[in-house]
Amino acid sequence: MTISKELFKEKFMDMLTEKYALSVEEASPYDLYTTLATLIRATYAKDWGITRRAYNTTHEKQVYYFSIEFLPGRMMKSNLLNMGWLDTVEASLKDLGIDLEDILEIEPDMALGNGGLGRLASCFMDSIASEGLPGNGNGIRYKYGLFKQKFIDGYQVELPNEWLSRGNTWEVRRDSKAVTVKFNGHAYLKELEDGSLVPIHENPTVVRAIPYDTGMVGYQNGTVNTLRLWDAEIPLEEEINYRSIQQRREIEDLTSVLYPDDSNEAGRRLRLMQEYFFVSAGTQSIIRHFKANGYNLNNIDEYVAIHINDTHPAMCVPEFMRILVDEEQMNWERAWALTIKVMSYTNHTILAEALEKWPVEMLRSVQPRIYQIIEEIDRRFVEQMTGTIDWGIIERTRIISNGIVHMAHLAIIGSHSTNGVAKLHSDLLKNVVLHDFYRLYPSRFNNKTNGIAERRWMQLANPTLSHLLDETIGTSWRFEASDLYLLMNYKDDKKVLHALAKAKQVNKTRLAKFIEKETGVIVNDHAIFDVQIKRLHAYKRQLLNLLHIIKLYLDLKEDPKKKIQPRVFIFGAKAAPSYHYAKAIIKVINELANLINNDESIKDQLKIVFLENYSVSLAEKIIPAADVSEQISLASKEASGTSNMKLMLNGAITLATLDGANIEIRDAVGDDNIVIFGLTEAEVYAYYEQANYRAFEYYESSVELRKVIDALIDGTIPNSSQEGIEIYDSLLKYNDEFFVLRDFADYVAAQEKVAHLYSDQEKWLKMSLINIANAGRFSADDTVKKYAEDIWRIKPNKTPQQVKDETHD
Ligand code: Z57
Repeated sequence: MTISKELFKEKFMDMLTEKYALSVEEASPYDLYTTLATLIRATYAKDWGITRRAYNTTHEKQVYYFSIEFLPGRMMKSNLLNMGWLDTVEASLKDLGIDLEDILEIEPDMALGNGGLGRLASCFMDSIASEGLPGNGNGIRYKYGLFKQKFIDGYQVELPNEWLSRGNTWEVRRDSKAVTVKFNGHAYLKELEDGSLVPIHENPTVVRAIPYDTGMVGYQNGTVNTLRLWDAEIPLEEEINYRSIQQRREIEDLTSVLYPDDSNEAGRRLRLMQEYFFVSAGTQSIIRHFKANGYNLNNIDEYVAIHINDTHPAMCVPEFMRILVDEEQMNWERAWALTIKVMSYTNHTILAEALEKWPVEMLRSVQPRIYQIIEEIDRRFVEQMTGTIDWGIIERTRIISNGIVHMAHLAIIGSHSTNGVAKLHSDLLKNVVLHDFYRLYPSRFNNKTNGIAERRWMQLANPTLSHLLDETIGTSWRFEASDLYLLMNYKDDKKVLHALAKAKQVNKTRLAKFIEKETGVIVNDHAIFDVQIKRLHAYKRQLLNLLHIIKLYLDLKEDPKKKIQPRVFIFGAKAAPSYHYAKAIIKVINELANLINNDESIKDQLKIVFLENYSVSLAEKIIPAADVSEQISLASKEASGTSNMKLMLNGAITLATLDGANIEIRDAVGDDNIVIFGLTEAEVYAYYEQANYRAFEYYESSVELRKVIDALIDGTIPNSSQEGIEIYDSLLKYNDEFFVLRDFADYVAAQEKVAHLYSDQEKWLKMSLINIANAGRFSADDTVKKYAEDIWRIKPNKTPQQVKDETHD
């Protein structure tokens, strides 16, 4: 799909006329954006159709990735890159007096996710298409994306994110593919004259699910897969049954907002309805499609894999059973065997509060037939296990107990594969969190360490470094991320190291300008850019970072002549709107920033920048400019982390605990090229077992630490006394759940090591280079290949030769 400049300009100007009857000079940036988007979509549309038809005719097995969140961010630049159009379009627009960057900024982020989980799903969509794998996404088309964050007086304020208000060029509404989903009502088994039982679902609320499809363009390989997101409407023929505003409102609400909690379940009925809505719509459409194409449902497992991304889509298991048993009259045993072969499940957290549990009464009332099927799955599970194993294990692993439905249990029992997202996390699942299940089904457990779409996080986000890589190691890394390793040949090459420094400086200066524009704060662009970007959560310990900054500040105030390695601490983080404690931390960071940034005596040595509204597009601006990557969660709590991989790829040095994928980053770069500190997961568990952590002892025994903690409540930081007290109490009164005080001294020492390393630029640059060179192993391309081989059992649809033939004719 290459194009010449001349042809592109002609098509672009034709499209501008066709859409708006405007010339380039007359058009607004928004007009230019929609024109270009329309042209892009029209161009890949042909491959989109070819891809779909190819899947249908070759009868290759396809995967359906069910996720309640997708977080693609902006799509224009990624589509241009993947089509092979980016450079030509940039140059052509320049000829026309248009800066592509200005147009790209018009696009609202598609933010139908909270954080790591949703972004992972979107990295996987990119990689599945780029590997030519037959794969589809299935989710919800939320009318409002994740809230827009503003700071007012240092407090987080949430504003609605109306991402669809000016339309969405990428999506295609497919009315003809609508299905109906049933909620509420009453379910029972009716006995027929011959004694057989048929399930009846009486008085259901019927909702029409309409799919909106978006093309997922593969990287220069002619593959365009589909992300299918569902919207809810009142079915025409049911209008009569929706008499009250309230009833209509309930349907509207179904796809209205994304729940803004990350790793924490609210237990709300509407959320459960959202889960069943996209699960049922997606599962029905899959089965309908395969039936329509003449497949035999008796070996549907040879054609379909369904992936359950965290437990939110776990009702895929009973829904698949419902369709096979109730609608297709298949016998239970046959249907159950197929279900297990089709389903696979990824666990993304071990935090207890994030493991989904629904009250029996709620689930029964939302979907009574699904509840009956879950009951039957549970009954058979207990029956099958009884006598083969300890009763205790059965009690702990069954799906329904004490009036609660355990969704992770349903996902594990109803699938052939359960995986964690980093080595440590998968080991903890096997040995601790899901140990009982591991004893029942050892062969179902496996690890798939997360990965990132390196195209977006290097080629799109960091063109400066990308060009340096091209000049140094050639361009093969753009197709094969492991080729980044070629850079290792230059780890002692002064010229390359110097060029690396220059590239980083360009990115830092650019970010410094952006920071000034957004916040008014002028930062020293030669200072260390120390970055922590992720959801705000106690376990991620933004508080530890904050305490260290307070320490630096107190040191400078005590000894104004003291010289430190200048730093800019950069934060990006949203707190769940109901997460009071996380919001208190945001407030204190903002107030400390105010204090420090306006203190004449501190000058250029220290600055704090908390950028508003952290998002995929903001991450693309921050990550290329980062020197230090803060990955400081309490060991065992961060399942994997993925910003750690993105920052490493862009040459930042990781400052980390031995948690999640940090451990694999250390293994990749070696101890000399990462800064590790803090408790290990084994030490954390030892504290739990012995119940002997005493936060107060650290406060008592360290003058240093005491001064820092006291600064939270003694008026040092203005306008935040209430929040200061809350944080102080969390540490000393409530015994510091995430061992912040225990790790403080070690963290300070690690930060001193970072400053020291940075002062030797040559050494630092070499470390940076080694990080970039070894980041290839975290490519999501490889991760999805492993899912494809080990779990989904799907193959690329086209051979590389076929792709070549198609793209060069
Ligand atoms: C979420 O973003 C993650 C886990 C969850 O259970 C939910 Br709910 C949301 C994150 C983990 O916290 C990260 O450690 C991990 O890298 C990411 O999922 C992708 O696996």
